[in-house]
Amino acid sequence: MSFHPLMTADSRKSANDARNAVSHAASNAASNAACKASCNVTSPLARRVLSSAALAVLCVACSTDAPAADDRVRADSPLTVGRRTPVYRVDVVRSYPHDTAAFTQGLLWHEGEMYESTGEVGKSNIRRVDLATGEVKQRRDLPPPHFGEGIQILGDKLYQLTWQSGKAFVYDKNSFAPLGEFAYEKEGWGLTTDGTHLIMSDGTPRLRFIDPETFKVVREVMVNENGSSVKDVNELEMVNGEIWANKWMTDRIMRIDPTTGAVLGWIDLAGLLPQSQRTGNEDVLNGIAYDAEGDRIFVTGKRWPRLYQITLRAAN
Ligand SMILES: [Ca+2]
Repeated sequence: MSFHPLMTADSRKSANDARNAVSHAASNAASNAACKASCNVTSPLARRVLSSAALAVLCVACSTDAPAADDRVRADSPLTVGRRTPVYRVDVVRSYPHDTAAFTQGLLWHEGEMYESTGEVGKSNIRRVDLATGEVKQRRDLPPPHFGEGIQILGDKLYQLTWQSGKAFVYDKNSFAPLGEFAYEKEGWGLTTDGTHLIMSDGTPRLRFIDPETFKVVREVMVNENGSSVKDVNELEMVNGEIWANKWMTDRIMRIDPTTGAVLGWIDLAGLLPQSQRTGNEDVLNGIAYDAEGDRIFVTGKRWPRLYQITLRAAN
């Protein structure tokens, strides 16, 4: 997502304003007990056996029950975060070079390679990137008037949303040769998949699940925190059965239950890219990719000089 030159953030947010939220799913006492036990695993050996991501998932599930005071978001937070939603901080495993000319709109890992989409009219493209060097190995430009947004690979196709053109473009995932396009209502922001459907955000709390063959909307969920809608849902990534979404213009990622839309937790990435390395020119967090095979989580931002592999600390 980006600023429109004729719209302030506030006016655009109003234009995108929310639909009503769905109710928060009730927690399951039995699973809470099980995950609490997992979250309390403290021995190094046990933690090696249970991957950090697996622990994090387990801990999110139980930490909604009774988070420690340190995990509660301050009442003066600019985010509409409920008191009982856990907040996770991260550790950086490694960082890699990232193209500071890339106005990142989408990021994904697929079969050992990083893919990225960039925005801005006249500068939008899709690209295959060498993780280690940041070098662009393959690229296809999206001509004006389109403003590129999120991307996702499903099957042999790569799908690219546009911000306000009301259409998505479909490419061969290997050659980037165009295969077609489809239309949708409203704006396009982030894109991911559950392996069957494309899942799309549009800046409102709504997530649309789309049939990749017919392009029909199969279902929708409203992202909500304790029943209150959460808007500015931006870049998406499916991580171990959860939808992770960057909240636009913040350094936070929300962890969403794809069935109910409930926000299960927040990941606080404040300070990941130091202020001294920020330009202040819309260089906000934007870009989440998950390597399921290697259990690696990558994040970056628009025009950031670095791309980070991170792990979550358990909320305690
Ligand atoms: Ca992504």
